[in-house]
Amino acid sequence: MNDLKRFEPLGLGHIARKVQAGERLSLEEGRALFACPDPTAVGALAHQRRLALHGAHTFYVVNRHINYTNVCVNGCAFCAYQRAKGESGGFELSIAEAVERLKSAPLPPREVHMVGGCHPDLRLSFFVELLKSMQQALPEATLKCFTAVEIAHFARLEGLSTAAVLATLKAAGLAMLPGGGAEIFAPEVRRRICPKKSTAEEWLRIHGEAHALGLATNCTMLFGHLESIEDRLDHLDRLRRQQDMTGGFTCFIPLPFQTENSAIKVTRPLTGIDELRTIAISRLMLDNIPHVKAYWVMLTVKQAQAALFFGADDLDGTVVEEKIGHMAGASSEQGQTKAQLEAMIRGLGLTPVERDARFNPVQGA
Ligand code: V47
Ligand code: SF4
Repeated sequence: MNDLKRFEPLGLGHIARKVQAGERLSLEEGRALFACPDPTAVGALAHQRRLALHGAHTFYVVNRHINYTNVCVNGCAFCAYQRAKGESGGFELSIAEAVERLKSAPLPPREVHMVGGCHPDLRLSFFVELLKSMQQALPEATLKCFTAVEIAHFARLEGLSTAAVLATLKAAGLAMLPGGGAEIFAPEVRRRICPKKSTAEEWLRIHGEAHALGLATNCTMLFGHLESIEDRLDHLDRLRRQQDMTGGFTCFIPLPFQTENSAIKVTRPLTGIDELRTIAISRLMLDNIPHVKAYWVMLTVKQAQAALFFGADDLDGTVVEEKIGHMAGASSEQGQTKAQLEAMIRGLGLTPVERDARFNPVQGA
């Protein structure tokens, strides 16, 4: 039960009653939450939703991130990770190297998160072999690989439909798509920060196709660059509408923009409170997406802990090695141990739940 006396003077009484009843918030109500002078009140409403959905349960996964290449034809303005073909610092992993990375993780990963740049020469047959080899090396692991942007790139290289590419990769072991590549859907900003990348419509269509094939997917929003509050709300609304139609999003990951080594110069950098408020409003607006991730890599460990009281219920995982955020200046560690993740959660008085990639609790963990 929330304390209406706290929300009425802030003009949030009506929203508090809707949150209490589990009713959908309108875009206008989302605007009111961004405008509210008390961000902790917004956080309290999001925490109430989080508790109603998951109680004190706080999820984490033993996972391993792998980046197979940083060579990319897209040249997004915000991306510090990419290299052009032939540029120094570019890399491509062989299948043997990728499998070796999986096998050398401190614990066998239950979830493999593998993404890369849009490489001009790597063909679909390479990725089919890569998935098969990884699945053979780790039969228990769920392969969560390739953003919708990479799927669109493979389809263009092969002259195939994106649905056909997804079906081919699924047959080779692909189980989920990660949420990257969504950035911000608003076309004006998208044109400035990632003009060559799939459009919003294409990104959403590919996720719908994945859902129709029985592949669960995640979704993201990159914020704190050139977008407005209205663009953030539009982004959340488009995700919510897609989920109403195809229902396969498992988790939403808000990604605060890391500013180092980027061609984008931000005039008003995000504050910690901006990050927490955006996470809270995401929880409140995305009433049909079960989980919100506090991705410690981009947030830092301490801010991720705070986010668990602002609507988030998941910490991602052990990760082991991360390049995309760290090349853009993320100050977090490369990985966490299972014990560290559990301690982060218990230290807050919350209950750690080890999960698999689809958020099923791991039995006997
Ligand atoms: O799409 C790139 C983002 C994303 C920067 O699905 C940046 O479980 C901040 O999607 N500052 C990839 N973000 C990461 C991602 C992800 C991470 C963890 C879990 C899951 C999941 C997905 O990283 C890209 C882009 O939006 N990114 N550069 C930057 N400078
Ligand atoms: Fe390429 Fe992804 Fe970086 Fe864009 S964000 S340049 S698509 S690696």
